[in-house]
Amino acid sequence: MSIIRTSLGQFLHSSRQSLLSSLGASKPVNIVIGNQSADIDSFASSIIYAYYSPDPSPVPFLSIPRADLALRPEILHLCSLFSISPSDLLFTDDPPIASLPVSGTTLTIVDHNRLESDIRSHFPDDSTVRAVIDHHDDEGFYLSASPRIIEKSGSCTSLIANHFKSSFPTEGPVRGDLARLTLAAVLIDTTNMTNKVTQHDERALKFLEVQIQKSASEDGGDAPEKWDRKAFFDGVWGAKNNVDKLPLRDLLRKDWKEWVEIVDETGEEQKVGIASIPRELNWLKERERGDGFIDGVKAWAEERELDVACIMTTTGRGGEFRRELLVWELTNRANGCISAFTEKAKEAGLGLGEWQNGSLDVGSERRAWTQADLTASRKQVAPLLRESVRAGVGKNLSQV
Ligand SMILES: [Mn+2]
Repeated sequence: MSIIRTSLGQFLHSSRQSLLSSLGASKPVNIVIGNQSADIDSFASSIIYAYYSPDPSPVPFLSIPRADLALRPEILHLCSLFSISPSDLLFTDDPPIASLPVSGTTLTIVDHNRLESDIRSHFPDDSTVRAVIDHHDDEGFYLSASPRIIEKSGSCTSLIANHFKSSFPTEGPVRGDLARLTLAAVLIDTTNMTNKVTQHDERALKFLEVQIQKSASEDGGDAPEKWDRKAFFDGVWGAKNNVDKLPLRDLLRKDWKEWVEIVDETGEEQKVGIASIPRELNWLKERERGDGFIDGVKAWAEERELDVACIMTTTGRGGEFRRELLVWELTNRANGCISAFTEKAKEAGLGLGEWQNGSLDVGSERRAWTQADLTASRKQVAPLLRESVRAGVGKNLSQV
């Protein structure tokens, strides 16, 4: 079944139908999937990779259960902009990844370069992964994948757009939509080309804006809206940060990553998780009233069975941009993590400062800080925290 490419909405509808009919016939499938944050970059990367690929093209998947789409207002915003019906998207539980045939199925991974463990347990053979395009540190897997492009860039979509330049559609409204969907990721990942911009992003931006102009002039009499990069960016940014009504548990799990660390020779494991939230600690504390904030974080940490929980906040843009950090050792066996983290943060120059006279601090178990190094995002902080979980244990043992 070849896939229809008249519009993004039609493309995704047709992709889903094609996948479901293959599953119905127990035929192997080809899918392309982004990382479990399912942010705009992963969303757009999987769709544009699928769109550009020649038939039989892979079918794009979002690496979250369908219910979690409600936590991503920015994706719903893009769906409405491009007339994509959310019912046409594919999620890890719709259809369940475990229902995909193992034999003959191929995977393309974008916006990460190591298949996530849940999916890996269904597809244990690394040769299932046939292509990789990503902008994170190279973890060294799937060396015979083709293409295998892993380079630093603000957005993974920039690498994909540049790679597939020659297969970009040359006519029809889908050309403008595809370019705008790609630019939504490029602009969000680079804060409108002011942050983390590389030459890959510059090249992609230039190429995509030309496509938007060509697409607009082709429409002739029926003049479409003029391309306004800032207005477009503001619309997506506004949707992404429209989280005021989300309950605390949803804010915590919305942009959540967790890791299991092996902390000693006996194979003992500890679990650490980091939420990234686009609101200040004070906003969270005030909104929940009383101890609601702390109780809510604790309940979430218990639900996830964490030893160490962390919240990173980001607010504002440009000169107003700020970061804060809260780390909490929830179990006795995690004692020592915060003191190890404080040292590592100092060496790494995070510039941690006491948060509001220590009003969220509890002894050596819980600390909140302002973070002066605004460039250090979760990508940089997570490795320090994970090392601290491992180092904290050693320290604890040596004190005994
Ligand atoms: Mn990305």
